[in-house]
Amino acid sequence: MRLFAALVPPDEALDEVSRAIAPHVGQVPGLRWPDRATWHITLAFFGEVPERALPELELRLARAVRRYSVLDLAFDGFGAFSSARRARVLWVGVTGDSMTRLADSVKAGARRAGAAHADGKRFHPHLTLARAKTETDLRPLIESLSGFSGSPWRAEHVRLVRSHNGPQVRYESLAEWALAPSEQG
Ligand code: 2AM
Repeated sequence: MRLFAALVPPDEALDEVSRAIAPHVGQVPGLRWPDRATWHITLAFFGEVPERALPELELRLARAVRRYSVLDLAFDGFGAFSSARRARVLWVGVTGDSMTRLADSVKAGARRAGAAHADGKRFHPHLTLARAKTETDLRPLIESLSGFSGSPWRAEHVRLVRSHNGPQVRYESLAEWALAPSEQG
């Protein structure tokens, strides 16, 4: 089964992103915009994981997540992979508390459970909003989205998600763990 760990932002934060992109959805040829219900911030991608590894994976992830506090985050700025000029993915960036240590711990836990996936890519927190099958010049779109800066929100949970590939990708939430309460309250 294809699995990943994700943060799922609150509706109000997603509403702001939704409003910002609304005038542009469907306006760029070749750019496909997944349904908002599928939006998430990937913390760690595990790839194909054997079903028998799932109990151990859940145990390790639960242990990793509870060692970290809730994260104060905000959406900030739009960008593209691999670049605005040659884009395959349009995303909105995430700023605030660093997610890297949590992501590293989650990946380390997964490795111990036999669910490793080494992609060698630097962790770049983002929420994917649209994808193109071929490299597309998104500079005009990103330019017209500039100046966006979302309200702060708090990530309180980490979710383990199964991705069902098909004509339409479907995500199934398998488990969810709470981050520790904030030290500041
Ligand atoms: P993306 O949002 O940048 O496309 C489910 O497929 C999630 O896992 C997506 O959010 C996707 O990131 C991420 N993902 C898919 N394949 C990946 C890979 N090979 N390496 C890292 N992340 C991946």
